[in-house]
Amino acid sequence: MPLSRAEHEDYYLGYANSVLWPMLHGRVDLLDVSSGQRATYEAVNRRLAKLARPHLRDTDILWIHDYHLIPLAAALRELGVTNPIGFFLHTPFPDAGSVQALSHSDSFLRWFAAYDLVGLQTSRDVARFLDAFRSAGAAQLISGRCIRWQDEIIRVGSFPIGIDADGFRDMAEDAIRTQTPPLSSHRLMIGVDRLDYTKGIPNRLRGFQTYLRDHPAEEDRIAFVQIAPPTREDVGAYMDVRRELEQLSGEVNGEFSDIGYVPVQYIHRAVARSAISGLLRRADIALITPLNDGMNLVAKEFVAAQDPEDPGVLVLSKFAGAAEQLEGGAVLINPHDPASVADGIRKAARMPVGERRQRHEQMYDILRQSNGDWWADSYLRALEASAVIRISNLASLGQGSLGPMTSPLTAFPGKL
Ligand code: ADQ
Repeated sequence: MPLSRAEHEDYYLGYANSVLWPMLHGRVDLLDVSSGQRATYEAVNRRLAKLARPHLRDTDILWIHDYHLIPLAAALRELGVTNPIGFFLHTPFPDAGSVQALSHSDSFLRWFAAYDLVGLQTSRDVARFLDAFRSAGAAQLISGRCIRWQDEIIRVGSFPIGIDADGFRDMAEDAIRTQTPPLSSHRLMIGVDRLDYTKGIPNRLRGFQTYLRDHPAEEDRIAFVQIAPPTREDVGAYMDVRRELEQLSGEVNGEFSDIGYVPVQYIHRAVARSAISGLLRRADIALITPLNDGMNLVAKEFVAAQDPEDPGVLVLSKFAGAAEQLEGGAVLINPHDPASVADGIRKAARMPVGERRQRHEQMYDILRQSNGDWWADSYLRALEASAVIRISNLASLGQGSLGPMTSPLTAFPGKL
């Protein structure tokens, strides 16, 4: 569905990426709630619903993803769609205060009520989701995953997104066979992100700077490669973070470079996935410091890419969703505190191989158990169960039809 130029500005750059994205990440200081772009956001979702409607069969299950499309289920329900509709939010769910910062916070919450099941990344997100409804008033908690709010029943669950760990490991092994190894003799630390202000890239550079100041000895030197291609460059906050990052990496290199040693290599362009997998495999440390992140798949990809006999160490922000699953194996840090980041780097750089192996094994097991297939299957099963409850409620009220709902998953074509 093509967007007009005005829709691109008001829907995509505007409401989705200058209102919802910062709000969902708790950056209410960046919100522009007065802009009136919400009308376009809803209109685009309605248009998409109209386009999709004629293609829907009775047996279809709809699984809608992410913050660009939150009102899509409500728009489909307006057109009479009774199919099971699920939603998965890839970002964090914010605290109640951030939701209240939207001038239409009740409408925002009501968009979720049209879904049979709202999927979030972590149990912390589920707790915040329920809290947002409680704070909006007139809410009754039915269970830890279900709330009645303004006569709507809303079901929610945490479904941490997974990766194909074995597939990624194979790609990384292939990549190091074909890639030229880096010339640097120093330990390699890596960061891979979209250049986004939520990813805490300046914070990690400040932490690395603190580490270098505290550890001037030559044997403690680490070469840090940060890959951060631009995204959403037409949004002002993204230009600001780019400038800050360029200035900081220049500052760190100015302070600590030596003959044969450049502390920070900052790559501001896209790098192919297989090349990234090889770099992750070669890295001794991954430094992943988001200020707030739904999951952070790079953290999981780094773990998957490692050689189990000599694995690197994951230094991870406690504000990444991945920290909930990986806390036993990763070195968790507070990205707001450069001393905490520096301490995490030091710990990772000095960790003995036995501890590295044990931590890696623990994390790899978790990745395999909760891989991408598990994520899709467990979500869809929970969606089916929620939809059955809604349809039987409708049927007992004399509305809707049980016809299409007999067993939606039997019509579902295997794994996603
Ligand atoms: P993103 O914010 O894009 O995703 P992330 O999970 O880190 O963040 O990355 C998604 C994918 O993009 C990964 O496969 C990663 O390898 C790739 N990627 C990231 N940076 C890259 C780069 N510089 N070059 C090439 N590839 C890169 C959103 C949420 C996250 C959530 C995901 C999935 O913000 O919190 O983990 O969705 O739910």
